[in-house]
Amino acid sequence: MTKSSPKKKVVFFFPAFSSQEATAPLGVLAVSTPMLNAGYKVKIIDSTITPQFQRRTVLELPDALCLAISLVTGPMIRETVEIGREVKRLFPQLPIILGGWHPSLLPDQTLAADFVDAVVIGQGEDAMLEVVRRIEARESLKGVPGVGYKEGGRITFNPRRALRPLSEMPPKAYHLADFDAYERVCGRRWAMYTSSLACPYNCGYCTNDGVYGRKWNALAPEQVAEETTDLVKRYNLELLWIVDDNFLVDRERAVSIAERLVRSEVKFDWSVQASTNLVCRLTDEELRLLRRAGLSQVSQGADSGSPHVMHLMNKDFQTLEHIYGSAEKLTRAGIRPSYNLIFGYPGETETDRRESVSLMMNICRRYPRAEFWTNIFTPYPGSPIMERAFELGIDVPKTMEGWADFFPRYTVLPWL
Ligand code: B12
Ligand code: SF4
Repeated sequence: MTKSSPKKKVVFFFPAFSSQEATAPLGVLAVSTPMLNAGYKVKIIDSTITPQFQRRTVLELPDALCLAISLVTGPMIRETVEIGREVKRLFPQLPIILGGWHPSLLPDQTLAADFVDAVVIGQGEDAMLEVVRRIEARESLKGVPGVGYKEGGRITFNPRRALRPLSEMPPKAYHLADFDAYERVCGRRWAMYTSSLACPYNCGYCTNDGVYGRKWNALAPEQVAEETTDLVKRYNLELLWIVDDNFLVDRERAVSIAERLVRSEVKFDWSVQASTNLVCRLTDEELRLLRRAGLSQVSQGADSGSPHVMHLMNKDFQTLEHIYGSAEKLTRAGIRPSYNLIFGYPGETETDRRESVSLMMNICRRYPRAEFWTNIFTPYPGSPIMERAFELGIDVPKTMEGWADFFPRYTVLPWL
């Protein structure tokens, strides 16, 4: 590399997540902005929309500073390992950096994989920019907060990076996304958006603490209304999925967002994730306002129909009345209630399981538009229940590759 032609390109690979819900990877768009602002070029190769993605990735690399991959635990690991190994074989000197949920929750094991040079733990915006600057300057990653790295075969972890509130983060680089290509794959033109981070609760199976902590923080209503309407107009979107852990923590903020969206007269559907107790806190009038603003669905973790299991899950903030109440209130307002149910949580009995089935049947009979997503419990590293799952004899993969099959439908639970 000569001084007159510096390498300023960063290539991101986003492995397929085996789902029809194709849209731009928001984590990658978030991490890209600071690099673009600092003058780096960013190329994203999303395997879901890129034919011959492996070849296309390799073709981008000769003039790149590094290859960065974003992944969650599960099948995304398969393509991560395939691409990672092939790239290491072809470009042994090119650093490969992994970030996102899996590397954040299992950093030691991820960094131990032969093709991985560095991992970023938690929020990636500031960390990745620093990593790229160091790579460009051919400097060590020593001392970069939130980063683990290999040097001369030795693994070192720098101290963690403090969480930054969402309001301090730059806007995400949506312009890098090819929404036409995503629409061709999934038949819908939609995007994800983040209006708040973290959740104040601490459900036993939830991993969110490991990346975002438990201090809820959010964007102001005016920013949310402005950015969402702008996105919808700019990319001609029909739906926004607001991927916040718990959108309704601040009731006044939610109402104010809705008022502003109604005033904006930009029409689009949007959906949120929220806990049933916080849905019930809203009045019928507030929910009707949210509906008028386009809110079409609220996804909620009902998780069990048994108060005993809810207690085991550390979900005492939710009662059965909240689950039935949220179905009633959302239906009255014209918003679809959607629920997750978990079967097979440690300590769940046959009777508890029947209570969950009854809950689902009762709600679906009374509220035909309600939907349920059922899951067999999967203990994820970083969740509070993981310790208990170990005591009960769960066998977890010992290598990064092993986690590719650790998907809800493959799990063997010794207590079932
Ligand atoms: C959207 C989403 C999906 C979508 C993805 C669509 C898409 N096109 O991306 C769909 C519906 C497909 C999905 C599916 C699943 N998901 Co999901 N999903 C989410 C959700 C709600 C939002 C993710 C997101 O984009 N956030 C916004 C961005 C900005 O934040 P971020 O991803 O955290 O990115 C930041 C950092 O992580 C980091 N970062 C991310 N990538 C990279 C890369 C580099 C190089 C660097 C340096 C940094 C970095 O920097 C970013 C900015 O700070 C999260 C929960 C959440 N609150 O985040 C769960 C979540 C990621 N999903 C999860 C799970 C378990 C699943 C499923 C297994 C669910 C299931 N039962 O089937 C499947 C698995 C999919 C698969 N096959 O692998 C878990 C992952 C846990 C884990 N250990 O990995 C999460 C955390 C939910 C949870 N708490 O349980 N999911
Ligand atoms: S309510 Fe949802 S996001 Fe909050 S701790 Fe429970 S599972 Fe996690």
